[in-house]
Amino acid sequence: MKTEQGIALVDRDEKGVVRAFRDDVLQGLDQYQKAIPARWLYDDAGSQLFEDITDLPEYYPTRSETEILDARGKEFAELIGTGRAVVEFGSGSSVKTPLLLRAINPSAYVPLDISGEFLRESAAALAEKFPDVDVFPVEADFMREVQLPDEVADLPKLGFFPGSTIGNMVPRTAVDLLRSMRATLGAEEGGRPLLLIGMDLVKDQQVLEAAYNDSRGVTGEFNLNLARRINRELDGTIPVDALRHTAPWNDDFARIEMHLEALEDFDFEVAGKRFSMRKGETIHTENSHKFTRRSANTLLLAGGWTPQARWTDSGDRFSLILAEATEKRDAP
Ligand code: AVJ
Repeated sequence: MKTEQGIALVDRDEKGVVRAFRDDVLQGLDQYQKAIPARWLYDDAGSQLFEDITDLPEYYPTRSETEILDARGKEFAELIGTGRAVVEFGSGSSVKTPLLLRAINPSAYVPLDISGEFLRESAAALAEKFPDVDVFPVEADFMREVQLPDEVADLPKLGFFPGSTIGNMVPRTAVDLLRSMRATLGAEEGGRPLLLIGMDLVKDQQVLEAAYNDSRGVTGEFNLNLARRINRELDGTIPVDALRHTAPWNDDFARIEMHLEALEDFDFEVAGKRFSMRKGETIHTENSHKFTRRSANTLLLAGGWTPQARWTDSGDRFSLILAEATEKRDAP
């Protein structure tokens, strides 16, 4: 077992403010439809609230994906093989990653995450559970190409991107991410890179909306935490009590949307800039795209990955897809 110090690659200003967060928030609040990229939901508090969401009775994705990982270990082992470096995009939760590592017995595990504290905690827990696997956590924004530690340079790679996090991105951004994953996972030293990716499926609207607007209000807290984070980290004065969580299904784009809706008119400041909201106006805070078998395959192909195998849970709610980096020239 070996754990490296995380390599810090997040760009902060003199006051410790994450520059990209401030820029995204200021730009997003200036738009006609206010919108903030979903990745900023996941500070330490937000990551903890998301963990709580995964235990909710209405939130099926985590249970469905875990069921697949638990049931299909033998098939993963056959198709993926042992001795790879598993590169996880977003650091592993306590349940899913061990199921994969146990099934395929890799040489190294490289969790990438923008949230340093969560990253180090989960990396340490994994390192303890898997004494034969070298663990190299990297604190980084995986939306861009990430320089992997030298120690894994010569190992064949398996990218692991569970949770349907790809569904948080609009297709254009999802394709950019899939392409930068290819770049991160590198050329073909020791075998073409593979990607094991979770993608949630289109299903009954009531089931989807309940999963994102639970009766206990945990998802609401998760959404409102973004406003609280802006107030904490960017000198914000958003009146959080004047916002409410909504999660409508957008059928045209096959996605659940999360919004923070103003319950009254108000003005506020963020990082010295003034903004206002009208009653009923919303800040769009997250998309969660849902896929069919074909739409999932099309997205992967557009990002440079050829689907090779697909599994769903017993309730047909969620899919896990194994894809291989597409060859440069693919006839016809
Ligand atoms: C982290 C992308 C899997 O879209 O289902 C859960 C985040 N947001 N409830 C999802 C989320 C509200 C989640 N993922």
